[in-house]
Amino acid sequence: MSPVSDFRKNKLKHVFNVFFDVNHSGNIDRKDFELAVQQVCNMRGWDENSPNFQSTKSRMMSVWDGLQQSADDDQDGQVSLDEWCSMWEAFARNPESASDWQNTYMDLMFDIIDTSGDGSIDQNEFSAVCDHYHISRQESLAAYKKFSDNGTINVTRNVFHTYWREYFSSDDESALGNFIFGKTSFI
Ligand SMILES: [Ca+2]
Ligand SMILES: [Ca+2]
Repeated sequence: MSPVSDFRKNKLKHVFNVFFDVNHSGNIDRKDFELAVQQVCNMRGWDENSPNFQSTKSRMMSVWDGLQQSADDDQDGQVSLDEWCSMWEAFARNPESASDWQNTYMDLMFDIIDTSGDGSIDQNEFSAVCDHYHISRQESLAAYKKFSDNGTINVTRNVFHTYWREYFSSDDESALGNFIFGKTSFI
């Protein structure tokens, strides 16, 4: 099996650093997910008693449980960047069969971005979430322009699923899915 390309490795690092290692400790663990629940719910204005808070929390924590089970090879309670890359390398061999936690994460991410709940991700929704992850508006708007093909593609949940799989598996530098985490260059 060929090793993961630098291009794909840079994509994996971006998601690891920006979206998963929320407290910038250098590893992903349960604390990152607890923080992510707080941050996402603050962003959406959901307090701890709201049903949305509870469902976000239970979905986030099930993503962590699934991620830990599939990636934490040395079972130290943390997913290192190497463990993260190996896990996605296994995924890339068969990207059509995402596991339960990966599907949960895909859907959760879509629901977080689709603030209006109309079943499609627009430019402002996308860059608002990227802002929150400290990605510049210029970069996120450029990324949106790419994956929506200048706004001509309606980014529905199904389209998002296809892009998501591409992001984690494709070595094609022109694949539209490369841009759904708000970054336009992986060199
Ligand atoms: Ca961390
Ligand atoms: Ca580990």
